[in-house]
Amino acid sequence: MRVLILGIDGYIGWPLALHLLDRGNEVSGMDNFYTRKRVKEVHSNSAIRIGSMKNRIRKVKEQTGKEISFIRGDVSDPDLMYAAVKATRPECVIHLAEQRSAPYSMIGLKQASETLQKNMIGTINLVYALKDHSPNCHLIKLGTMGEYGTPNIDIPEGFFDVEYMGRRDYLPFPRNAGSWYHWSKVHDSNNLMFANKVWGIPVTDVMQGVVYGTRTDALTRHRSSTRFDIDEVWGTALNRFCAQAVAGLPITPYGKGGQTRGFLSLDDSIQCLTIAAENPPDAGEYRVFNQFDDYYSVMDLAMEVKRIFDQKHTNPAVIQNVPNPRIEKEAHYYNPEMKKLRELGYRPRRSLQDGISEMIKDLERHKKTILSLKDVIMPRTEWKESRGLS
Ligand code: USQ
Repeated sequence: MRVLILGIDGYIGWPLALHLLDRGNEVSGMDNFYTRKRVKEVHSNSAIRIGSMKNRIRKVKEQTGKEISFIRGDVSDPDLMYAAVKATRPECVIHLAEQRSAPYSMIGLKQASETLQKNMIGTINLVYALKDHSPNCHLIKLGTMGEYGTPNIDIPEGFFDVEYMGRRDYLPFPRNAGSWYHWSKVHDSNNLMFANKVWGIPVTDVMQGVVYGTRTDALTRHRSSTRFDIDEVWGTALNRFCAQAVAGLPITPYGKGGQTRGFLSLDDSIQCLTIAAENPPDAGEYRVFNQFDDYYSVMDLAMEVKRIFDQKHTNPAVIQNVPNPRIEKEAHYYNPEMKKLRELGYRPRRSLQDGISEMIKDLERHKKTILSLKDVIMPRTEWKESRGLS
């Protein structure tokens, strides 16, 4: 299959490219190195060093003889998006090229506006380019479980049966996001549903949970690494907790720590995206997959990291419930459905415990870098204090 990965330089994009290449696909990628640049803007860096795209691709060529074709560019540039689709003629596009940080989108108006614009415009550019040049191409779009928020009822996969005033319908489940970033994904989902309705573009809209981990089978095979962010803006909960334990810094569940989210390992994320690519929707279908392995509260995860860390270290990890910088429920009902990927064969490959042990082990080698980032680890991006015209 000819696959185009938008956001190939990212945490998920790079190991996904290696995995799809190893499965015999023709892989192209596009990236504007946005994450590398924006992470530096908050005085941070990937805790695990990664090579330049040029070197990454050269190494793959040396190892396998196979070429990943790469286009440097921004998906929010319509001419470039059209050129990329025309040049690569994809049968499947996996769109990961969005601003992915909730805290970044809450820093202030500039970041909020950039997140909303770039994410929505990139997706609409892609949809038009596909309609005009590759209308049967399967679009896999990375959305987020955070689109649903934390309702006090079960969360279905995208749609649900509803009865109101004596009439019934099958409708999109209400979205109720918790940051400008998460809302940008909701807007994308709405736009994709509409594009599918009018032009029949086959879409898999993936509602993915929080991804964790340092390893995937493909990264190991290729002796390669992917980025790993741990700062308060770009790092995500479990990855941060492992890095904090390794560096002897407090593990930071926010507020009461009862916030519950779906989580999955990086390896499982790649397995799920591959399953989606290899099992496309019917012609003209828009489908939604909820994508996670299991759900946990952040407090439970903090305790699990401490338990596993303490087994092998004499200096015990410390958990510190810090004031919550976000506006979110800290204790709530959470019961999302996750059936469709399992029906297509998804079986989690890494347990949470193995994932945590591996991360701790891998991050020990990067302790110096983690410590050099210690000033950007404690939360300071406050939802309430988001800056306006300053
Ligand atoms: N949290 C802590 N302590 C920390 C960091 C986070 O308690 O040190 C809490 C947050 O308050 C939140 C939860 O952990 O309740 C998840 O936060 P996160 O930063 O791990 O993840 P989030 O901001 O939701 O976003 C991440 C990715 C995003 C993806 C999303 C999936 O950055 O791209 O879409 O996870 S989901 O969370 O299911 O929406």
